[in-house]
Amino acid sequence: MTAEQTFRIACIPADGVGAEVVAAGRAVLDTVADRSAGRFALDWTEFPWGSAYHAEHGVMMPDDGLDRLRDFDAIYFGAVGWPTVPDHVSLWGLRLRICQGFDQWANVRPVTFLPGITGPLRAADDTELDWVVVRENSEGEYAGLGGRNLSARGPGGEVAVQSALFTEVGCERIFRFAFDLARTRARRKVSSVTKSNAQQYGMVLWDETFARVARDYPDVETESVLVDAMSAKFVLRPEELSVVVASNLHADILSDLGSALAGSLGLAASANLNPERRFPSMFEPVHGSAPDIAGRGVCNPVGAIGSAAMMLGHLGLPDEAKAINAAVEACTARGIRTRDVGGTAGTREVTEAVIAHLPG
Ligand code: GGG
Repeated sequence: MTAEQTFRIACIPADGVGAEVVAAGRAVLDTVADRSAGRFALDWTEFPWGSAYHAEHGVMMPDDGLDRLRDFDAIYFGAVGWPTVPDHVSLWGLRLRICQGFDQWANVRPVTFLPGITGPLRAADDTELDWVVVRENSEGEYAGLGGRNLSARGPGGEVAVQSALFTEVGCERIFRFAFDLARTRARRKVSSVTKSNAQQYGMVLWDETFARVARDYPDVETESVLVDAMSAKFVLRPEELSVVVASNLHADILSDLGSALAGSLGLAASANLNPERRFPSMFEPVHGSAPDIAGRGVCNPVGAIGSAAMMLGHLGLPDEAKAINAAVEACTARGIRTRDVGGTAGTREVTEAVIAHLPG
């Protein structure tokens, strides 16, 4: 049967558990496509980039890697990082190269509280929680600005500088994204994370731009919270949160905290979006490559499967995305869970159970 639309997907499993969780997500996506009665098909191309590629070629991806990805409809990514390559080399050589090269400036990281999974917050409080962390994904502390001076102060006196870059354009676009997202949600609220008491240039520009953009969204509740206070708020007053917008580094830390509070880092999905659609967007679980459990068939595929659902939503298939999320919820509610969330199932068992719960 010829499909009404065929999406070309670039797949980069990369390192560690990346291969296992990407295989899980692909199995789910292929099943949804097979059962779509010709509505859509997926045409996959896999790229063997990552730390093993680095061992052979001295780089995480080839020089023309971005050109080879440019014409795909989306990128499905696993995880980056392996003990044989320094972490800053692997991160900058692959994940950040793609995010920044394709101006994927909005990193959307929903914190999903799934039925049957009692993380620290659920154990303490039965309130329905539903957050989205919006990470500024193109600048901030990840601008890559700085340097090291080995001889500045003689032996043992090396100096290193790491600067953060905040632009008004970069701040404004991520705030508008967060406000527009808040308008689609039951609770219309945006919490901006700052540290402007200590960082008197970039974070003050961040705050001022937030206040200016907020004036265009009078129907959306706002607050500006210092990152240290926000960490406490995640734990102590989680019901007050809806959309949390933060700089590259702050959001990276807070989204890990959020998913740990929801039960496990393995549950968290994410989308690195180029909202203008000039370049492909990239979908990946929030977690890293987890070398300690890689290759053992025990890692949690839920974050990768949720990222696959986000990819379908981005490709204009929201019903199919919802069906995947509903199948995941049905599994966790029935106790089919990996060990990081208190279960005994392996990666494959959870994946097969999700597939079994998809509409026929
Ligand atoms: N799938 C996400 C991933 O591989 N993350 C690896 C990592 O170290 N990320 C740090 C960051 O992006 O800030």
